[in-house]
Amino acid sequence: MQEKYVPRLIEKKWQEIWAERKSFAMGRDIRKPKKYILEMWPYPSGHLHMGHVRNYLLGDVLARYYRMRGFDVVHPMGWDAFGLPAENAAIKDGVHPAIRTRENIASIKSAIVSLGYSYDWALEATSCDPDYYRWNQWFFLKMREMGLVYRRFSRVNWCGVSLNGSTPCLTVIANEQVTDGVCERCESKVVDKEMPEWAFRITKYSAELLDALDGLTAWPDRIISAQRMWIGRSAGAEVDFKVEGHDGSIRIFTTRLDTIFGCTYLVVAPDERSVRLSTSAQRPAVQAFVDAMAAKSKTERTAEGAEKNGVFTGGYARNPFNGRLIPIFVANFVLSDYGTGAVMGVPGHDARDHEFAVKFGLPIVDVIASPDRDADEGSLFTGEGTLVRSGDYDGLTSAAARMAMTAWLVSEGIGAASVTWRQKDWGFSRQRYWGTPIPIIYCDECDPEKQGISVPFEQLPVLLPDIEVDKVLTGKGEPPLAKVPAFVNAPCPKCGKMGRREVETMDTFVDSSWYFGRYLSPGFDGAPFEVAKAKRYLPVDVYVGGPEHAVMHLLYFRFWTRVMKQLGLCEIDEPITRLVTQGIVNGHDGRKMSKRWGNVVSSLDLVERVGADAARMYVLFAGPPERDFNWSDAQVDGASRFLRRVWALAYALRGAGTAPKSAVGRVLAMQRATHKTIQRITTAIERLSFNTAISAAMEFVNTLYAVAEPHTPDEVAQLRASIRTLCVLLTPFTPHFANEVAEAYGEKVPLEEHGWPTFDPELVEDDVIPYAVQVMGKLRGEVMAPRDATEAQVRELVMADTKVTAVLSGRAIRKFVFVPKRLVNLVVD
Ligand code: ANZ
Ligand code: ZN
Repeated sequence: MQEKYVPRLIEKKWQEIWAERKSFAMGRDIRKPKKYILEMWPYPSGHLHMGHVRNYLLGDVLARYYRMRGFDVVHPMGWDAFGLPAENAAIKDGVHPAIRTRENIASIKSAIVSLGYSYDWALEATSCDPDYYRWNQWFFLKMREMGLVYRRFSRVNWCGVSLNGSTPCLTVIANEQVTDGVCERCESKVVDKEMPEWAFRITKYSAELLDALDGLTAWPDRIISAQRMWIGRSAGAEVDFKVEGHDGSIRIFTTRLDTIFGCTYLVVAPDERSVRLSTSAQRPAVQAFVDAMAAKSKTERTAEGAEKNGVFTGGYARNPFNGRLIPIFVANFVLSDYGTGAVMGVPGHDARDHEFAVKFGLPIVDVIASPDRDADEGSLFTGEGTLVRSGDYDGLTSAAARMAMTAWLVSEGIGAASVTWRQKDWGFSRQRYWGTPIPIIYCDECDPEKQGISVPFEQLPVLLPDIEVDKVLTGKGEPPLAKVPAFVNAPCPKCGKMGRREVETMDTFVDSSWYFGRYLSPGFDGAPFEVAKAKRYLPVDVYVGGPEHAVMHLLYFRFWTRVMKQLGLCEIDEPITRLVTQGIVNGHDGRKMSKRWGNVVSSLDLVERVGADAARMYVLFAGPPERDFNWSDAQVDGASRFLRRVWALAYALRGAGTAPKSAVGRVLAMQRATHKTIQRITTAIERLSFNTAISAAMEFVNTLYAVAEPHTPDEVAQLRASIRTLCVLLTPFTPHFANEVAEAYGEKVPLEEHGWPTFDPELVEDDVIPYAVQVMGKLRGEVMAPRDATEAQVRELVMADTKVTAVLSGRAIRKFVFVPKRLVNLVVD
């Protein structure tokens, strides 16, 4: 080792040694138990963001730790390489998305390598490779056979209207990507658009996905509750309200059937039906309202705080329970694709209904009494209670009333108990270029209904065609692939006549739904992955990523795993055992790191300045994984200083050394500190408390410095042994540093191949132990005694304790009961 710690000189060296020795390879020893440590794969945007650095570090510490604990660890990395940013950039500057993506992957990869992550690069997978996306197409075809893929017309969020000069994505986007009617990504206006799309029938699994949440005991609570909300099971009832002067009726869905005597109007969603229901006098107003609503996105229209708005249709319906005739409205807050698309208005007991009734001067009737409600007539009470003004049902509790009322509905044949789910099927077709082509051909002859004919399996992959960027990626008009005749024109798989290929591509969430399987055998060409590998390595033991993926990705992941099981690819239902969601790395100013704020810290600059190990140490030390933290250059320097301090000590004492001959005095104290540190760091890592693991290491170094000038050969020997152990313990955190120092202390192989140290339980016990002091069986005080103190020594300490002597007040001791390491009891006259 050099006298001076120069990270640049050692980091490359160890990275090369690891690569050479394949230190991180999956299956180095398959007799060992497995651990699969996974971090969410990145979209290769070109540079490694600090959020990524932290994300991968959290996984890396575990991967390195478990390897040293004797596990066969899988720790892969790959690229979520399809997607909009590369395509949008191409529209701007004409660089082909494939070229840009390759460049970005190369630069992000070198940044990753420079930080010393322990990835098995032989497992690398890239979603824009035909070798990868052909399996998306394979899944599509299999799932179509299973009835899990279908084509539907639906109202979608269309990012398509420029706002303040924005460039719209011109594609369908998910609800979650819309904030206040604006696209999260490009800040363009999002509108509702009716169009055909491909969808996965994920709702077939809603109940299963919900029930299985109970088994995910190592997932963060907030992710579980976000998924529960998202799936949104609502148990209630459906009720038919006969429309006056029509044969038909309107079926509503309610979770509060007990409030039906308080229903004073009906509301339907703004769509075709509402126009049909309207009287000729009201029709123009209703039509105008429906049109106005169509120009807004669903999220904007139904946002919690949005003003309730509506129009009277002119029609009336009859409440089947009390025969009351009530007006029918159309309103913005009713969704056409939830429940039955119609709601009974109960303004006494529902906040939205209340607001609406006040606005339109509709009657408000209270039908639920409760000791804790405000008795004002016309007030709002949303809780449960006892029924009043509800005919035969008066006096029943809300719950009992719902049962009795549902039974009556069934007996009359005008309703039933019903469960509604918030979760929708997953619409996955996108009108963009840079994605997986959907393997479908349309043929006028064989497929006049335009259902789409599946491309036969043996014709996969349907390759994404190369394009002339400036002609195809214009950001205008039809989907890009429609402008590539060589792609579009393809023979019909059934009749051989010229047909047309599907020009939409798949949502990139398809790519990320099964990549954890592909990593296990990325070159395999017989199936998405080798079944035997999946059997050995799945499920993923620990998955680390951002909490922003709480619902979509993590739900699709779980859905896809169930499908893979049905296809015989794996034997698990749930892909992830333990989920870790990490906090955000903010800039030094507390704002999210962003070019806009000029507070971005570049990982390349950082490694250049302080080295990978100090960078790793700082990021891990800055706070518990799930917590946000603000960047601090001063603390980066602190980490760097710590490493230099350890280096200096290690350099001064360097040498292989032998074991100390006897362990007494300072040697014993050092041994104790060493074993205590092993214990503390081990338990901290198991609890993912990496910051406390690092502080344990720091305290340990202080202890060693306290004896830095050793006197006896045994002390020197012990110091060397302690430093060597410290290196082993630091390997998951500062691997290059630890290896370089350990080498100078006689380690022959990289520490990655070293076992994790164990501690001697005897040595981690505290040096002083509290003894409870009782007098006549009553607790009177406590004394601290050395661990190995004799009865006589403890007695001496007790007799010197003023609290105890005060209680004794001179009385003679008849008996001294001594329970080693626990308590003493004094029996007095
Ligand atoms: C009457 C009522 C009275 C309601 C009351 C609630 C409280 P969750 O729990 O989210 O499932 N609803 C039903 N279909 C709707 C739609 N398509 N668009 C908007 N709102 C709809 O909510 C179920 C409740 O949401 C239903 O119960 C209905 O209002 C409303 F004191 O019926 B309720
Ligand atoms: Zn045909």
